[in-house]
Amino acid sequence: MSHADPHDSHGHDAHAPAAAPPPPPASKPGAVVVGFLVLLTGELLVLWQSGILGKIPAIMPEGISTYSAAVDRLFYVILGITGFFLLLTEGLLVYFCLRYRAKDGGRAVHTHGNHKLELAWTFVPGVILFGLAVFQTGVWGDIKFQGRFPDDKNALKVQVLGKQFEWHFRYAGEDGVFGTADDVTKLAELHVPVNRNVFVYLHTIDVLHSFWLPNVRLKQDLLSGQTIRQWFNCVKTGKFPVVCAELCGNGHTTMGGVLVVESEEEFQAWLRDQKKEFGEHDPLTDKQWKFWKD
Ligand SMILES: [Cu+2]
Repeated sequence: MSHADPHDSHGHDAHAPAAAPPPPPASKPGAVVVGFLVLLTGELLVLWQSGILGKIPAIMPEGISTYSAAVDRLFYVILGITGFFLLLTEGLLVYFCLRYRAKDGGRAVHTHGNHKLELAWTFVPGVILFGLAVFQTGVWGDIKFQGRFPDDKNALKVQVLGKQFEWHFRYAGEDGVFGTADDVTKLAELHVPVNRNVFVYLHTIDVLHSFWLPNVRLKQDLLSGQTIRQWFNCVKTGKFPVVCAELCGNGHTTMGGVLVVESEEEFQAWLRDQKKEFGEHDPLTDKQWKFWKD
């Protein structure tokens, strides 16, 4: 581009020698770094205020099942990888915003992009995601693959029925058979013995629900027309939340309950007490439970 180009003179007399555009101001990497550090410090302050930084191992609620630690390890590995790239890309975004901000005398440049760069930022995340997919299969399979469930004749079986907006639980009673007179049903209270495998059979009689035991690290959708078996084993006694994690209607947020993990003796005593009161707790009719009779 020559100084004599009349289009460059922006209304000045085209015949007068045009002044050379002022050189772009030298970038100030120091100011950019300081700006980025200020932003980073602000974000860290927000994180610290929210209490997250002080107790990073406690981002997740207390884990109480045999597989909760394995789930948490996966969570932190994935959080670490995605967190690193979040900071990297957001940092670059802030840096480029400052580095290439509008300046006097600056000129736009047209670019068709950079194929090598685009291939790199497609291929590298693809490889990382594929690696994560393979890496997590073991933990996922231990929890979710029916063929890898514990082969345990002594496991406790509980039928879980989701309906707007309640969780109902049914125990087979002494005869071990569901759909008989000694069944025990309970609204919003799931009692299980500690250190014992539990099979839950999930069924919905209306819309989609999601059976979530946050402390167990178990979450499973309930699909209309299906009964889905899941398993868990609690290693710690106490009371923990039961949650519906699927937006299932206006009363969704009230669809909860309590998971009571207790000793085998306490559990058996509770079950005996419930039997005495059978029929008073569960408004569901026999018809609604009928689909489970086998
Ligand atoms: Cu629900």
